Amino acid sequence: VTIALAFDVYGTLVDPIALARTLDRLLPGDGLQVAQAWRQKQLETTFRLTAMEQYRDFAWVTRRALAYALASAGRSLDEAQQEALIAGYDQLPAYADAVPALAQLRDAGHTIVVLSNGTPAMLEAVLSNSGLRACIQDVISVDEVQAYKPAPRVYQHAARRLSLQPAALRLVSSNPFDVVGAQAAGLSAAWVRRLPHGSIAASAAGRAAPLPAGDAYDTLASPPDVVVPALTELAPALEAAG
Ligand code: 2OP
Repeated sequence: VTIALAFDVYGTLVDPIALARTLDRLLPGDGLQVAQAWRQKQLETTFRLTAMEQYRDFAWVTRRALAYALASAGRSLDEAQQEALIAGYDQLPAYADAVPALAQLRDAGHTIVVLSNGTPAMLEAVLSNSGLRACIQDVISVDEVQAYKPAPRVYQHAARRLSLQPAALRLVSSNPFDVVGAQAAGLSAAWVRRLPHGSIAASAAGRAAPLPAGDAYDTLASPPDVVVPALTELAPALEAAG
């Protein structure tokens, strides 16, 4: 069966923790820790802004979160270095499975869009630079509703934009909060069980891969009907789910 798939971007298609490599050159030994704290604070900020019913775009959030991550690690970088790291967001690499999986799903006739917290400019840049853009029919940014995931209006907006009933759109994300949020808003979902800050990020920072934290999904809701260890498993899993 052919269905519409809305892919999350950061953490699902491209790896924000890849910036640990750049950070480690600037802050030897602290790169991975700062990259993880940056990402964590970035997400926390999106949740808090939306709870506060305020909106600042993802470029703003990303910049502020980096400043916080540096301060909390007791490190500092000058403005040019911070701007270079922010610019690195446009050059984040695709996970190894992303391009082959999207090409495979596109060839199988699925409608492929992205639904992301990123601004339209950030998304166009990172998707083009990572080679993913050609597989994607539409780029949907939360900027269009000025609220972040997991606000239900974000997910409902994506379905409306595609003229679909919410259940006919399946969000694909590695972020459990995103999967839970999409399902709470009435969408279908698939969870890509990437190891948090997995081997790519760890080797980028020149360290041994951390042990998997286990199979923990989330405790707010049950996992969706489709759970895959890699994006390349998605096409057969969707076929099996019917
Ligand atoms: C995204 O929306 C959640 O950051 C993730 O792309």
